[in-house]
Amino acid sequence: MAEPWWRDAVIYQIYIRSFADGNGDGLGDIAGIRSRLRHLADLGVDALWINPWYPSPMADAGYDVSDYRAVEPRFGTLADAEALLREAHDAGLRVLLDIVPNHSSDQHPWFTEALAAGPGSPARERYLFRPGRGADGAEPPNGWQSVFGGSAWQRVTEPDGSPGEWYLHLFAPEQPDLNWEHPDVRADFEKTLRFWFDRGVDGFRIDVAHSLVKEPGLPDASDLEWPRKPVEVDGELQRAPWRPHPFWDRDEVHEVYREWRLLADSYDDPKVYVAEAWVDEPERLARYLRPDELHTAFNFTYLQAIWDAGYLRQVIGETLEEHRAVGAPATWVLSNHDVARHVSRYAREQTTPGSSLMELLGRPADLDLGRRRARAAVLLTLALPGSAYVYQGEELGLEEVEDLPDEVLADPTWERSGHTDRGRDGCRVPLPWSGDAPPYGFSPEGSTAQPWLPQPAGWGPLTAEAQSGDPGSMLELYRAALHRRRETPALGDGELTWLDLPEGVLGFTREPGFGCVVNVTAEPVALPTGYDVVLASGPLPDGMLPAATSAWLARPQQ
Ligand code: TEU
Repeated sequence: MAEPWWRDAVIYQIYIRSFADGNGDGLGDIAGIRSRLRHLADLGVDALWINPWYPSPMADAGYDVSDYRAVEPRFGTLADAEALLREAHDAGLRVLLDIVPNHSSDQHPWFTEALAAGPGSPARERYLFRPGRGADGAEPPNGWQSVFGGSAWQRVTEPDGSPGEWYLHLFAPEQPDLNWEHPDVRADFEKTLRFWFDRGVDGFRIDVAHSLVKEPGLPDASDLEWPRKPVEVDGELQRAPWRPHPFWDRDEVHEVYREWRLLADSYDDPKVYVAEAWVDEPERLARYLRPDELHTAFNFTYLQAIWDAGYLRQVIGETLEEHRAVGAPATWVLSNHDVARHVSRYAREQTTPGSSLMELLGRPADLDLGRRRARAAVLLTLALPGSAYVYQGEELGLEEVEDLPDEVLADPTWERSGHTDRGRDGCRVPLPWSGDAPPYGFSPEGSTAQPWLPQPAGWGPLTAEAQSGDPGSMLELYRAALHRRRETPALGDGELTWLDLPEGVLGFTREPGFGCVVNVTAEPVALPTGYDVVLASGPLPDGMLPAATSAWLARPQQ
């Protein structure tokens, strides 16, 4: 029997607001995606993951959903969505949507109903309402903090005008957490999954998959840190030992995914899931991937890894070992819509793992070095066993836009942090498709609307049009690598064998006859002998592998 498609798929992430604008309002939409399907098919990816396209007040860019079974009018209609699904499938592309089960929008009818129905009502049971502490209940029920800054609790005004209960929101106040102990919540999400599966959607990315279930009684905890900081053991930094947390990665969440898996498997062409679970410990992450749970999970340890051969090898090795234990394929991901673009991360000397813009700002950046490392990194990523993700724009070598004016910042993090954390907008700037000046073909010719975030003046050479056909461009490197990956039986799912190479050089072979070598040092090194180079991330003068360069190798047939 053929391997299931998802075990080695390369999945392209479409951040819909910023991919392509089909109707000329400056915001990306479904018509824009349809107009660019050729780009995606030519690139050589197998599937698309589209960020939330449901009706939303956009307090958190669509991760605040007010109706899970419809399409946001600014993105199009349900008919547009169905047309896209058909066209993508005709082009050989699978489509994953993004489901947001931890919280709804505060404009969701359930939440409006809960506010109106008042304390003690059945409608409030679907969320996590609690009385406050202290005199008059003026203090939040516990000390939990929101991911976006500040308390994770918001007080409501009761229908009679009095100051009332508080509700939990692990993210923005406009994103009240749902109560996953409630049967209505479980039933409604199954209905949503079925709704989209029945329309041909091939699977879902599950937003904050590790959060749904909270510790009964919502206890205050002294240790809410997440991810937990490494601890020093005998002078070396080690991962902190696992301890239960009141809301992240609780064991009870797995029951939900066992139900979801049964639903996915009930289709003739079974549907698939990918978990967004920021769970640091490989063994804990692997629990989501047991055979009766989710198919795959993003590998954020790899995404956050520093440019260091020893560290990369350790992360890759641990990942493969833990995934092997549960029979799931690993995934490899360098960037997404929540982290600083990897070109800009690699442009800095990084000593501790991490991925946020705030960690980078102020450190000297060498973007040419960042791009060279990014080129080397994608050949590594696509050669590793399992499936891989490409975040829109990385195939163009886009950098993080670090100097967006304060007044355009739209990520709730900016406001919630009291203007100390600039948030995630810098990786969400609309894509440059063609031309020399903004909007670089993002909106249709003749439209006067500005893209929802301003694009840098210097992106002319980075447009898809400018890079197409230029053999030295990032785009052509992605195309070449993705097409060769498809034709190379050794790539995709499977195993690797590490090569014994000098310190700072990472290399492995995969059978039959494939090798990958990455020079993570600052000096050129000799290429391993006995192989032909089939693809390299940069020029290889005198048979050497320069610094920040990688190569794909083939053992000549005997
Ligand atoms: O993100 C979950 C999450 O916890 C992080 O990605 C977090 O947003 C990041 O570390 C910045 O602090 C998911 C979505 O990917 C993200 O875009 C949403 O904002 C979030 O859930 C809430 O739905």
